[in-house]
Amino acid sequence: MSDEATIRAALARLETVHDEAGLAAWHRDVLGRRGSLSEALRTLGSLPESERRQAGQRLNTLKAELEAAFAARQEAVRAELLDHRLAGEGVDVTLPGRRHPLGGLHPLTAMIREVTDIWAHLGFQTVEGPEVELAKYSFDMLNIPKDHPARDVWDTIHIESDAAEITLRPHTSPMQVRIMLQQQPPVRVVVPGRVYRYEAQDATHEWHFHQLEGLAVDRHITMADLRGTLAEFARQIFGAERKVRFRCDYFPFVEPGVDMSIDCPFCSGKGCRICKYSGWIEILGAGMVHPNVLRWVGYDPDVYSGWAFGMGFERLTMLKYGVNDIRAFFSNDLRFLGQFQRARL
Ligand code: 2NM
Repeated sequence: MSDEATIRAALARLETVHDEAGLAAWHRDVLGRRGSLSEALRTLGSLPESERRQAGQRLNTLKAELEAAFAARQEAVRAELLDHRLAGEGVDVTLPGRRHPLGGLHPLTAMIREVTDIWAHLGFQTVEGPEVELAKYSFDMLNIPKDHPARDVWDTIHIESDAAEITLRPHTSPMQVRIMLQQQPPVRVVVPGRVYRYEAQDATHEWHFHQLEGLAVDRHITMADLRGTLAEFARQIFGAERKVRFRCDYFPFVEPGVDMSIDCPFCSGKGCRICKYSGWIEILGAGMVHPNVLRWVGYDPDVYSGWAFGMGFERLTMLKYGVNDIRAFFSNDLRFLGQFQRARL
């Protein structure tokens, strides 16, 4: 076979190559150390002097042609392979993206933020305190004497009682005592946080839950401040159309004590199952801080007066969103948690 014919055959064969292995085989057979081109070059020596030079030049030209053809084919094959792979992967860019499960705030956390934000705008600083508390701050300084039923083991979870009486706090008021011990009036604080009670659990009771307590102490603070501020808070959280009602109640750390109800947001006060056909729903307890409490933190009750309130976040959140079982908040059930707005991370 003439060199021409060999080369043309090689070029034709190159066009049938469609993968890397084929490219490598072709390169070995044609341009390799034992390939047909090397073979042809080796025969140069046997040619007569007169032809050798011309034959050599021709072979070199052919070599350059073959190498160019190989490089072009290699590129084409790789492009073909890439096209093929992309087609095989079947990426459909018009499909909707896959949804990643997004975390969100727990409904109680969202409610705590919403409520403390309202209080911030009313001039109240938010502070948090320890969940493991001395009975001195949880009870004694709050005018709850040793024989008061709230100190009974049935209500309070005790940690230790040898040297000092230590409990899981049953309310957040001990932090308010700590604040008053630390600073002079004026005081405007709210304390949100988890509290603990030794209690049988049902749809409306948990052994741990969340409270918000608030405290304002200053000269000339009266029951009118309590009433006006709490009514404003109720309207901000439940809507401007809500009515509020105050009635007498008893808490050892206040005198007088009251509780506040709103007209039932579910039936607008007409009476329904949720408000037990009373038209009212109680949302918090409050009162004028007992003179003993003021005196024991070093405030002169003849100069200063104050009002305080306490409420449960679970109850508030249940009312606001129509949740009927307090245990749902602590069930870790995404079907429940996923129903609340996910914003405000
Ligand atoms: C309530 C009801 C009424 C209250 C009182 C105080 C303090 F520290 F100032 F004495 N903190 N919280 C209070 C008053 C709490 O919860 C139903």
